[in-house]
Amino acid sequence: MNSLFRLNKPSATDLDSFHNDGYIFFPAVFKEEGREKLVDEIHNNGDVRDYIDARENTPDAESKSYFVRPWNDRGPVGHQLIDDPFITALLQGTIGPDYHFCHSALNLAPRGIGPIPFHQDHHHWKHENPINHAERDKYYIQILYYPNGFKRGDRNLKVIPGSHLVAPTTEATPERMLAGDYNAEAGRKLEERRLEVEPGSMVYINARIFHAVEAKPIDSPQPYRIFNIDIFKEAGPPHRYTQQVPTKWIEGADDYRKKLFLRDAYTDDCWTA
Ligand SMILES: O=C(O)CCC(=O)C(=O)O
Ligand SMILES: [Fe+2]
Repeated sequence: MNSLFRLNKPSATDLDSFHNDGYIFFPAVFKEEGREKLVDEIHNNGDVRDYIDARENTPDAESKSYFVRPWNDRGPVGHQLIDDPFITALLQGTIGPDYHFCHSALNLAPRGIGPIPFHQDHHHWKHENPINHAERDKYYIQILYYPNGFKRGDRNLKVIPGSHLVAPTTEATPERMLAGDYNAEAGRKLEERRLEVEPGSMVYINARIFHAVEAKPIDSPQPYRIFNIDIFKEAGPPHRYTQQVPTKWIEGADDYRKKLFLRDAYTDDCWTA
């Protein structure tokens, strides 16, 4: 398989970032051809076209994102993201050989959309949803793709590097972390880092890290910021949102993809049944 990416494996520095900071930033990691094809696939998706057309026909409409989870309507590039050799090497280098594909999402953020406050997405860590404590120490990886990038102050992602090292108590809020109350526990100064990423960048995160997104100004030069995400979890029971995999994907799958896909999907009673 010809990789979509300019790299074939993470470096020792990347692996250090993953463990020490809780994320790895890969600037402009897509080869330009793959990035352009991915953008085209997303723009050619019928629902995305309808969303963009509807907004262009009603310019005064309230700012609403396009959001779909799971993102099943993928083209060939979207599919290759799941098992591209670079992604496989990254997952194996960071969390070892036993993991599943969990789920995916696609998001377009228009001008005027508001911020997302600091949060963690590891659903067994500290969360308003049901929690499965037995799974708490297992990895949950979010691969964030930014095919058209973002600037600081324009729907930028921000992270608190090292916040994944703080135990998940009720008191350990992002506000208190930023006030310095958990520096000793994390073994470093916890502070906010606002990222700026070129088109075709990727941010690979341990979902225990606190992260947030800033608003998109009404006069942003970029009409829509595209964000797609694939999530992988260590082998074990489903996470919240672990998606049903379309039968067609499994029928056409090689052994590696079968291993990613043949696991249970989330149901409301999946941790008790
Ligand atoms: O839009 C982004 O850059 C990230 C959004 C996010 O935090 C999430 O989907 O959990
Ligand atoms: Fe998130």
